[in-house]
Amino acid sequence: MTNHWADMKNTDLAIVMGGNAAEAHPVGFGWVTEAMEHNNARLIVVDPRFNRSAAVADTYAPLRSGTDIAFLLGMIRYLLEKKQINVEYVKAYTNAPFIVREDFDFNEGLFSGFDDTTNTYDQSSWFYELDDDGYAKVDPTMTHPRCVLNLLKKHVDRYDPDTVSSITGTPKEAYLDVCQQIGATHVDNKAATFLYALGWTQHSVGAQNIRTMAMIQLLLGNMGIMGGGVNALRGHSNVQGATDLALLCQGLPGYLKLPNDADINLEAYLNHYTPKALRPGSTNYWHNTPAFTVSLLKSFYGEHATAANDFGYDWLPKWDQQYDISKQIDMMVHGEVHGYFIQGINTLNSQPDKQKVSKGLSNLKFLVILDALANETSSFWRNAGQFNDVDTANIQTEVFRLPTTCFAEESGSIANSGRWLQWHFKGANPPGEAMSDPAILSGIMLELKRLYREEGGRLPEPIEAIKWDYAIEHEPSSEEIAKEMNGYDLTTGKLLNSFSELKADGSTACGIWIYTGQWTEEGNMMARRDNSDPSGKGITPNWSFAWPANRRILYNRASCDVHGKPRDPSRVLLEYKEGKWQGIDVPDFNAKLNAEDSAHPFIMQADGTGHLFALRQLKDGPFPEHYEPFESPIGSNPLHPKVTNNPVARMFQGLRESFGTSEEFPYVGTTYSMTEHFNNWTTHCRLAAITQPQHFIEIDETLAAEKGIANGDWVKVTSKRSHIITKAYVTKRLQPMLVQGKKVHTIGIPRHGSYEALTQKSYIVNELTSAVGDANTQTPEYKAFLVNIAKAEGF
Ligand SMILES: Nc1nc2c(c(=O)[nH]1)N[C@H]1C(S)=C(S)[C@@H](COP(=O)(O)OP(=O)(O)OC[C@H]3O[C@@H](n4cnc5c(=O)[nH]c(N)nc54)[C@H](O)[C@@H]3O)O[C@H]1N2
Ligand SMILES: Nc1nc2c(c(=O)[nH]1)N[C@H]1C(S)=C(S)[C@@H](COP(=O)(O)OP(=O)(O)OC[C@H]3O[C@@H](n4cnc5c(=O)[nH]c(N)nc54)[C@H](O)[C@@H]3O)O[C@H]1N2
Ligand SMILES: [Mo]
Repeated sequence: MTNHWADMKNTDLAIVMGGNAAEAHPVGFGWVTEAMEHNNARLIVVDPRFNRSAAVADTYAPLRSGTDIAFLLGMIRYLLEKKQINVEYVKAYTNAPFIVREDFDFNEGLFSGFDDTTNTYDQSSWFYELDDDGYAKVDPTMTHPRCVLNLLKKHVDRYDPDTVSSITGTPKEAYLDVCQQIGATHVDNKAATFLYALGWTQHSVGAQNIRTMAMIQLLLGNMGIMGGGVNALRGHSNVQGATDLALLCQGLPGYLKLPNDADINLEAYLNHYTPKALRPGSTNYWHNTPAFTVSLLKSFYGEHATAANDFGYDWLPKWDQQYDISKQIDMMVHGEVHGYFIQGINTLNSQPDKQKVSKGLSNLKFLVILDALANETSSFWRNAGQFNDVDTANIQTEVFRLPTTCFAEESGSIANSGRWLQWHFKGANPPGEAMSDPAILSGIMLELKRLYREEGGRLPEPIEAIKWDYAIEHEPSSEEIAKEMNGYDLTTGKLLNSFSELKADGSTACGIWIYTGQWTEEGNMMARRDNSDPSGKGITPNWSFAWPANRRILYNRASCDVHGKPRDPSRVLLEYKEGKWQGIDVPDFNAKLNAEDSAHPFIMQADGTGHLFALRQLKDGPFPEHYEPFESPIGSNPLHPKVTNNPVARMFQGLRESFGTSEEFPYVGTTYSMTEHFNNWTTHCRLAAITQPQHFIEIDETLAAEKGIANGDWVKVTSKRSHIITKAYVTKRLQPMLVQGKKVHTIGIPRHGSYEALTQKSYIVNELTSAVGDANTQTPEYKAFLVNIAKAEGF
């Protein structure tokens, strides 16, 4: 989130789109209802289903799953046409006036630079025209035909209301009503906030879904202000923390990049990833990449990291291709992986295309599972009849189950969606033989060290060089790790206060630069529990610690105009008064600068602006574009028939052949959560299992009548990959939509199917899904695929 949960009470308009906050984030959603009750705010929900968020919304608009970009690009067209943009903001704080290179182009669904032999883009033309000093050229009048604003106008021109309505299935009146309400927040004294999660991410265009919304927020001037922002509602309680700490296969902690095999030494790496300022005076905060990187290496390798050995840079793994989970499974299927560790994830249940996952796991020599529970993954080899029809005798994999503790059995911090690092304390001792994850991993690491020492072996250095100075070698404490992440001044041995103190010369160590300040010489800032809120605006500076730098609202410089005057007197975060900056939040800029010199609010961008045109930052284009889901109920793209799907989506060999067509599988399948269960974890919890014991799917009344399916009947839902048999819930909450003149039905599929738990045994819903994924994040397209449905025999 750019903002935070409590801040939502300040909004005038909340839009839940690409998520179902009332259901999946019921506690945080309380801040939305707070805004509705006390701030006269309205709530809009745009979703294929009339879900629990829609049930309390002022406005609900249905849309076909996988078509949000058409909806939102159409909205941009509307905002530009109706002059509902915040012109001053757009001119000063976005790259709308920047001039794009002459060789940039968009044609028939493809951006310039596409190579159809590799299905990748050469992104060089997706950039600004530069002047002789290497700075971007800008046209403050925004009349240049190649300035971003005019290119954007041209790009969205195709998305007129009729086209949008016929792609999305949203009735035109409902669509225009949503545009009108959102457009009304373009003035300085109105704020809109977007809340989203998987309804946007789990698509082959996931990152671009979110980008389109972010562009709208920039055009409206809704970024950097109270009650505004781009707000990702995170999944597992600490998934924000997992992302911060480099959950993805190409990251290092603090959103640094993991080197690839072309970054041959530290200098090459730093040259590659340290951007040069693209406008005079812009902060370009990533210019600190060398200090962040060297401090990270010092944290990893301690005294073994020296200037002479590039601070141990060579010991970092270098990637040659993307090793996301779907890729790992694919490699297992092809016999390219022998041993595999699964920690805290129920892979067989939650990853796409269960049949393929099962095949992959069966090909391993050994599988180590670190989990608090025995689940479908740890017994993937067991024949469970129709639910897991495998031939155990032919599975060679040796499985080691290592029982772990869970969060309540250890102390530590959890980063919430609003970037607050909140410390919690151990509540109980672990049962039986359970050990904490760090203890298990330390044990394995120490054993590897011993084996290298005693027996030798290939490439011992990365293991030998690891700094390991915990009080109890085989059980590092959360407190020690938290301080290590915060970072030390190695010349004094003191904890650092701020990442501005980090150095590139090896004199500081820091495990994740964005967390610096979480545990200083003053103590554990994450454990602070003073909830006083002097301004009444939800800024509680002494409650926990918000990264970065205890800042509560990112890009807060944009809450003021260029001259440092708050754009909305009722939402003052900061202001430039009497020759200095003052206010209630930690400035997201160098507060020693005066108003005009600091007017580059988007400090992580090399030009200091919010990007309507994304330079070379996303794999699938500098502007978003509507592409159909890979399994599409209309089978082609009405905008450009030659390019139906995202041309650079995550693809695997043989995957294209595994897509179903709308002739065979006419209905859109989409999977989602319910409040009563948390993924498949709580299906092991007796009370949760009692609350929601039986898996089911949702089907609209028209389709149910056509198929002769009554409420409570058993049905078989089939995709090109496999099938599930479950109960039907016939509901008014789903309605057919009119898409390109064709009636499209959606089958709603809760994701909580388990057969190794306390609920009624049911199929795993990922029998149905496909591993095709987003071009940037590789997230699978769980929200839009094709299925068929028929009445079935029960069990
Ligand atoms: N009680 C409970 N809470 C949870 C979870 C849980 O299982 N149970 N899971 C947690 C996890 S790990 C996560 S990641 C989050 C997920 O949080 P959410 O993303 O809010 O949850 P979902 O139910 O997966 O999907 C949300 C909505 O997206 C809609 N949708 C589907 N396709 C589209 C589309 O193309 N466009 C739009 N606009 N909407 C679409 C679905 O109909 C659904 O209403 O929740 C977390 N919270
Ligand atoms: N079809 C479909 N598939 C989906 C989704 C969807 O919407 N539709 N959503 C996707 C999303 S967003 C997510 S997050 C995934 C979730 O997928 P999973 O992460 O596989 O789901 P969970 O059921 O939350 O499983 C978490 C596991 O961690 C274990 N665990 C709990 N605490 C600890 C601990 O401290 N240490 C260790 N080692 N283990 C622990 C639990 O016992 C449990 O087995 O599913 C994804 N799959
Ligand atoms: Mo998630």
